[in-house]
Order: sequence, then C-alpha cells, then structure tokens
Amino acid sequence: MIERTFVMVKPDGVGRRLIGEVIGRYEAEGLKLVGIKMQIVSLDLAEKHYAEHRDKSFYDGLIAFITSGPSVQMVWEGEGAIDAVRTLNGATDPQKADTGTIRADFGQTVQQNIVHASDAPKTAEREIALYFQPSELWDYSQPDAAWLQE
Ligand code: IDP
Ligand code: MG
Repeated sequence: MIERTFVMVKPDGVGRRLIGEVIGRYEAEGLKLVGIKMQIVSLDLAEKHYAEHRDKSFYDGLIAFITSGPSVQMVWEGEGAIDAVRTLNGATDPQKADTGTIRADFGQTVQQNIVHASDAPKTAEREIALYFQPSELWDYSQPDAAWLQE
C-alpha cells in the first residue's frame, strides 16, 4: 500500500550536517519526498508531538532537546513507507540498532538519535497534520515510478 510518513531530522542531525545523508538514504530506497520544511519546533508543538511520552522519565529531556535548535520536517511517500523508513532509521537506541541503519551509523545516545519517524498509519496521519498544511504536500510523478511497482 502506498503510504505517507512523517520524518524529522532532529537538532543533532542538523547540527552534525547529516540532513543530506538522511535524505539520500530515503531517496536510494525509492521513496518520494512530498513535503519539507525547517523550523525550531515550539514548546507547544513539541508537547503535542510527544504527548504519548508525557509520563516517561525522559520526557522533559526529550522536549528540551527537540526544541534546542532547528530541525527538518519531511513527509515521504511510497510503498510501505512507514515501515521502510523505520527500518532505515534503526532501533531507538543507537547501540542496539542494526548495522547500516542511520541510528547505528550516526546516533550518539538514546535521546540524540538523529531522526524521528512515524510508527503506524494513524500516527503518520496525526504527525503530518501537526506539521504540514495539505497545501504544503506535493503530488507529482517521478519517471521511474512504474519500475518501483510490484
Ligand atoms: P522512536 O523515536 O524510535 O519511535 P520512542 O520510544 O517513541 O522512540 O521515543 C521517542 C524519542 O524519545 C526517541 O527517539 C528518543 O529521542 C527519546 N527517548 C526514548 N527513550 C529514551 C530513553 O530511555 N532515554 C532518553 N531518551 C529517550
Ligand atoms: Mg516513537
């Protein structure tokens, strides 16, 4: 199924000049970039984004980190995009992430793990709506689209 997923290059990824590295991996997977922006996420937006973690011990640190500098927000589209991106990103803890994943290659701590990505269709829908207006998402075709279909 063609899906859309929300992805963020967190402030550590932006600061360490890894935006292009992250985008390159999703492009190489055959996914399509349909929206992109850069901002310092406000406290209010960060709290909405991470509401599910409100009661966790790491919540305050996570909110401080995610609002600490500019981050890049994106929407990627493609066949099974939600799982495909989570696989490329790797496990939350870079120490436990599979070799060759973004987090294994570049993540420093469980908190500073370079990227965020939606974990399910409902989450993707909610997170895309939090960060993007419908008019900021683009419908276009790529010349190799037919080759990527099963
Ligand atoms: P995910 O990003 O792989 O979906 P979640 O469990 O949803 O992982 O956690 C959201 C984010 O919170 C993580 O990406 C990481 O930045 C941070 N985080 C999660 N667990 C911990 C922890 O135990 N200590 C510090 N930060 C954590
Ligand atoms: Mg999560």
